[in-house]
Amino acid sequence: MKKLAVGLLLAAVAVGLALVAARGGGPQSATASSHREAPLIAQDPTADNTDLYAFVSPDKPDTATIISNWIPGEDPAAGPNWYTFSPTARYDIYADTNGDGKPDVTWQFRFKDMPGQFFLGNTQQSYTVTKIANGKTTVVGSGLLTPPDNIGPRTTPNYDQLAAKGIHELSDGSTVFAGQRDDPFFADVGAIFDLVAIREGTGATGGGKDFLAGYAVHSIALQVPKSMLDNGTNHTVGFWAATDRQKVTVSGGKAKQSWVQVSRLGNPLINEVLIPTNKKDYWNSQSPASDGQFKTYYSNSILAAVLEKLYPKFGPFKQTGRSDLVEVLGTGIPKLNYTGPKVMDELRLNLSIPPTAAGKVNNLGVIGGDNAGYPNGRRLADDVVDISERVVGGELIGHKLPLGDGVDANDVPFLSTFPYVAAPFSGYDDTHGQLSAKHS
Ligand SMILES: [Ca+2]
Ligand SMILES: [Ca+2]
Ligand SMILES: [Ca+2]
Ligand SMILES: [Ca+2]
Repeated sequence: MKKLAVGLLLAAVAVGLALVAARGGGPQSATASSHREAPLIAQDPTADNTDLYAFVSPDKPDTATIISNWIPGEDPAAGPNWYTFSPTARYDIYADTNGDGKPDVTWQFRFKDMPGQFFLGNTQQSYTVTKIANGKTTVVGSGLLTPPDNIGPRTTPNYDQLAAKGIHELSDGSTVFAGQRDDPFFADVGAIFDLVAIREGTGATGGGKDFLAGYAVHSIALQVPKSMLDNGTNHTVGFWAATDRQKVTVSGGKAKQSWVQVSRLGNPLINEVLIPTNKKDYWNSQSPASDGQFKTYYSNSILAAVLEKLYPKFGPFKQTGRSDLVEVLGTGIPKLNYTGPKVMDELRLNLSIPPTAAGKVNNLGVIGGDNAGYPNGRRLADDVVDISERVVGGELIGHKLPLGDGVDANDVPFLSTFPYVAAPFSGYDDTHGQLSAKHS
C-alpha cells in the first residue's frame, strides 16, 4: 500500500494552526505536540508544557527518568532577551502510584534569576526542588544552578561541559538537571496550512521536514530510584507535569494568595487532538482525577472523522465507540500498564519492563513490538506522531495503515547518559532549522 502522509493532517489538528512569532522579532514558526495548543497558554510560553517523557533509564535500569519540557520554539539566536524559567511560576512533576489520579509523589521547582554576569544579561538561574510524599513536604535541593542558555562560543564556551555542571544530586538520592536543551520532539508541521499540498514523497519512512529542528526548549529531567515509585503490585506509575501561577484574591478586605494550574501534560497530543478547542484552556486547568469528564472525546474521535473526510479511499475510519483509544490513552493497556477503570491522562510506565537494548529499540514502541516504549512511558526517540496516527487510524482494531509524517528521528542524536536530551544549538550557530549548521 502506498505510504500516506497524514502526519501533516494530524499536525494541523494538533497545532490548531497556531502561527507563532518567535521571540525577539525573529522568523515566524508554527509549533506542535503540546506547544501553544490552547488560546490562553499560547500567551504564556514560559508556563507552557510542550512534552513529557518517562522511561526506565537504559544505562541505570534501577532508576526511572522523567523529562518534562516547557517554553515552545526557543530560537537560540533570539537574543538579547534569552529564555529562562519563569521566576513567578511553579513547575510541577507528579507521580500517581495507585491509579486514583491523585499524586503520591510531587516535585515542585521554583526558579530565581541571578545578577547579570554576561554582557547583555545572564540566563543562569538558581532553583529549589521541593518534594511532597507520604504527607511530608521536604526541600530536597536548594541553590541548585541551571546552565546558561547556549549563546555562543565566546559567552558560553565548551557548552557540553558547562551543561554537565548543571547535573545535581538531590538529598533523597535522585538526580536532577534543569536548563535549555534541544527540543526532542520531531514532526513535520511545515505544510499544515495547505492540506492539499502534502510534500511529495513524504511517508512513514523519511522524507518529511522536522519543523522543530534547530529550536530549543527548557527541560527539567529527574532520575529517581525505581523503589521510590514502584507499588509492588502492577509496578505501574502514571506521570504528568503542570505549571501553576500565583493568583491573589481579595475577600473581606484580605488578600489571599493561591496557586492556579495554567498548563498540564501527560500523554502527547491529548489536548491537541482529542479535546475541542473551546475546552483546551479548561482542560489545562484540570487534574487527572477529574478526567472522566473528557471520556467522550476519547471514545468519539474528531481526528478519525477528519481522516475519513480527507482519505475516504483508506476508510472507513471508526469515529465513535473507540474503546481502544480509551484504553491506550485513558486507562492503560491490560497486562501492560493498566491502572484501573478510571479514565485519566497520565503517562503510564510499567517499571518492571526492562529497557530495550540500544540497537534493538523500535521507535513505534508497543505497536512495533517494543513494550519499553510509548504508550508504555515514552522514550525520547519514540515516534509519537506516527504511533498516534496509526492508533487513531485503527491499528488496534484491525485497520492497519502505514501512516506517518516522514520524520522518523530527532535532528540531533540524544545523549546515552542523563539528562539524555541533546544540547541546544547555540545562538551563534543561528541555524533556523538548517541541519548543515555546526552543532556545538
Ligand atoms: Ca502545552
Ligand atoms: Ca495516587
Ligand atoms: Ca530537535
Ligand atoms: Ca514520525
